[in-house]
Amino acid sequence: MSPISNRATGTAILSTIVITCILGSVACRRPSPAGQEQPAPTPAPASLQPTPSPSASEAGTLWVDPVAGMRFRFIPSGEFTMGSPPSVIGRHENEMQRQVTVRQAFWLGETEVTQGQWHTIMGTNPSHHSGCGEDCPVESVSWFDAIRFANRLSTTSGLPECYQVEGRSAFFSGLDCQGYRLPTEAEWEFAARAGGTHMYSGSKDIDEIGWYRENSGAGTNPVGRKRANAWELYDMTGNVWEWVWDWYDSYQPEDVTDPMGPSAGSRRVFRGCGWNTYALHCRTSFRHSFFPESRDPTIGVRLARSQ
Ligand SMILES: [Ca+2]
Repeated sequence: MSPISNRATGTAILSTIVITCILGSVACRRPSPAGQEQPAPTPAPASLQPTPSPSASEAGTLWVDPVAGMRFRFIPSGEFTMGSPPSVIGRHENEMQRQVTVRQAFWLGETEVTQGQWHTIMGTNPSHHSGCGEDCPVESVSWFDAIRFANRLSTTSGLPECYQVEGRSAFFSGLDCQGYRLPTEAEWEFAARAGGTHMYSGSKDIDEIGWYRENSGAGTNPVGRKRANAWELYDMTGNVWEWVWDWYDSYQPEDVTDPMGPSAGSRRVFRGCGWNTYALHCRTSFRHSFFPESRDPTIGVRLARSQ
């Protein structure tokens, strides 16, 4: 199948969902009941209390943000092969392999941002599957919603905002930013692979590590219930897709260091597959994209922070 037809198929699935969402707009954009406070996130055990300036050297080390209780895992610097070889069944041409160097270690959310964490920071819960509960991933958030969430958590934490938003334009201050941000597409795949070569993030058996079309029950599930990958990251495969920073385009064939995607485009990349995705599209190297203003009940977010 050509990448165009695959993308068309994926877009068609998303379009169906979006249309459904639009028709049922009340459910899609259901606000939190007025005056109803959701419980604060469960505090981390005393031994896991956060430090003001996280530092670590071992992959998978835990750090907990003190504002939303979001758990982060340390992702070391390193090199990896991004993409997949032509021999992989269902592989798309846009997964062309290249060597990528990730020079700067970073922290990545142990799970997708939950509905409870989103409510703590933004005061709303936009999720279509709000009935799933506060431990379920927030979804129906646009790429712009996601970077505004990152900025809000940064300012609430006394950290610099990593994004400047002007109308429909967004500017990223770069990987040296000390605030919260989206991972780049390369950082996301590097962390999903966690030094391994499995088809999915942490296993060749998708049922061990992810919620997808065949086991999700047609909706999101609480985060962290499947097995983590080798760097203690949950649900990198499945549950909800995750926005990353990059504009979508074909990869450049050259080996690259700290790639951040094209400088412009029309669609932003999201990764990792969602609760209604076929296993073939849940492979760690699979890429998808959508308009940055668009929202979908299958797309959420996972935050990163530079070391
Ligand atoms: Ca996910």
